[in-house]
Amino acid sequence: MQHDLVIKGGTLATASDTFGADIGIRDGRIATLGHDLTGDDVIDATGKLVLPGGIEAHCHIAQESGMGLMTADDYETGSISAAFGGNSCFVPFAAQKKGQSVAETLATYDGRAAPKSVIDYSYHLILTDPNADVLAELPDAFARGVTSFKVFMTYATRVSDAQFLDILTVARRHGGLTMVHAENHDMLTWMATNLVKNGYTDPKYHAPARPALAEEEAINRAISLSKLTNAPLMIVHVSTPKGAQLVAQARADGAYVFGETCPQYLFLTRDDLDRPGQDGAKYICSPPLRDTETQDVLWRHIAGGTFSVVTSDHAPFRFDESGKFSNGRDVDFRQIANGMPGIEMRLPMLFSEGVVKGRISLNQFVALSSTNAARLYGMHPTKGTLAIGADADIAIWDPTDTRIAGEMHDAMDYNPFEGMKVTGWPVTVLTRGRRVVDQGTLVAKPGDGAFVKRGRSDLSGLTGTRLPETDPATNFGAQVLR
Ligand code: DUC
Ligand code: ZN
Ligand code: ZN
Repeated sequence: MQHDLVIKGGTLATASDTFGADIGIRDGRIATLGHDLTGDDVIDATGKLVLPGGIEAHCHIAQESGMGLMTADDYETGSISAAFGGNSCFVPFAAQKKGQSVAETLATYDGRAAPKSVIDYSYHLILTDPNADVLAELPDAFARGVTSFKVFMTYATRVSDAQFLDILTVARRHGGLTMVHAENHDMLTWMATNLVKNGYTDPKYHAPARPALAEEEAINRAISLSKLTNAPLMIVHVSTPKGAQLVAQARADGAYVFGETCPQYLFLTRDDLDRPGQDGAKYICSPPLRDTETQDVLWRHIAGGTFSVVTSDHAPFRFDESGKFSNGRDVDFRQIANGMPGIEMRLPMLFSEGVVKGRISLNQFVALSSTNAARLYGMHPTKGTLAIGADADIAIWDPTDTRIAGEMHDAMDYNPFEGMKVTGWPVTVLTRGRRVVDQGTLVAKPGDGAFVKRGRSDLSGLTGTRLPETDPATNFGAQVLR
C-alpha cells in the first residue's frame, strides 16, 4: 500500500507494548504497522521513540479564573506550547459563568478555540450554576461530544453537595465523567482569615492556608457522593498522601473513582513559596505545593496505578499586573492569582524523572500521558494509541536529548521548572498525520486543530458501587438511581 507519510525505523511504544516498526499513514490515520513501508513522504525515526501523541487533559486556556482573570495563553499560544511538549490533543475547560447557559458557554469557547488551535481539542464543561435549566441542557452537551464536567468544592464557583449529586447523576446516565476540585471551602476560608488577621500575608502563607486535611476531607466526601450515585468521578490535582490513599481505596472498593496528579506536586515544594521578594507568588497554585515526603508517596501511587493521568494543570498567569498582581503588588496571598504554567514541561519531566530514572516503565508513561486520558474522556481508540485505524496523533521523541529547562513557547514570562535538567524531549509531533512541530520547528497554522467529538467514558476494570439503600432489591423496591 502506498502511504501519504511513513515514519520509518523508530521504536514504537503503546500502553502495553514496545516494538520496532514503521508506521504508514493515509488520510490522517494509521493505515499500516509493518516493515519496509513506502510513502510519498518519510520521517526517519531511527534512534527515536514513536509514541501516541500526548493528551493534556487538565489545562486552562483562554479561560477566566474564578476571580475573573483571563489566562495569558489563548488557544494559539496554549496549543503551540502543548505541541512542543509532545501533545497532539488537549482538553481545556469551558467555564460556565453564573447565569450563562451551557449553549452560550460552549459557543464562547468554540469562538476562542476553532480559529486558533494548532492541535485537536475538546473541553470539559465547568459547571458553576447547575440550576434546573442548566441540568436540562446537559444532554445537548453530550450529544455534541462534550462528555466531561468539572465542579469545585471551594471558591465562589463551588457547588453544594446536593448540586454535585445532581451533576454526578446526569453524567452517569449519559456515560460522562465528572471531575472535581476537592478542598473544603470553609476550612480554607477559616485558615486564611486567621492568618491574614494576624499579619501573615506573604505568598508563602498560601501553603498553611490550605491544609492537607482540607483536601483529604473533600476527597473523602467527593468519593462518598460518587459511591452514593454510583457515578464516575475524577479527583483532579491530588496533592496529598492521604488523598491518594483515599483514591486507591475507593478503586479497590470497585468505585468508579479515578485520580490525577500534576508535576508541581512531584517537583516543587512549599519552600518555593518562600523565595525572596515576591517570587513566591509564582508558586501559588491550588491545592498548594507540599513537601518532599509527599512527592515520594505520590510517585509510588503513580507507579502503583492509583493515578490514571498525570496532567499539567497549566493555569498561566504572568508575573506582572496582567496576572499574579492584577489586584496590585501590596496584597495578601488571597488576592494573588492561583496557578502556574507547565503544559510544555509535563511530558518531558515525566519522561525524564519517571522513565529515565526508572520510576515507571515507558508503557506506563504512554498510559499516563495519553492512553488513559483517551479512555476516560471518550476518545479511545481513535486517539491515545498506535493502532490501525487510529488517528495518526504521534509524538516522536529523542530519548537522549538533554536540556536545561528555560523559556517555553507559551505566553508566560516565567517557567516554574526553569533550571531543571531534563533528558528526553519530543522533536516532531503530528495531529491526524499532519506535522504540527517538525524537528523542533512549528509548521502548523492556527485553526489546523479540530474539535474532537468525544464519547462515553471507559470504566473497564471497576465494578461500581450499588449501595443497599439505592438498590431496589434491598430498599423495598425504590428506584433511586435512574
Ligand atoms: N484549580 C485548578 O484546577 N487549576 C488552577 C487553580 C485551581 O484552583
Ligand atoms: Zn482545581
Ligand atoms: Zn486546573
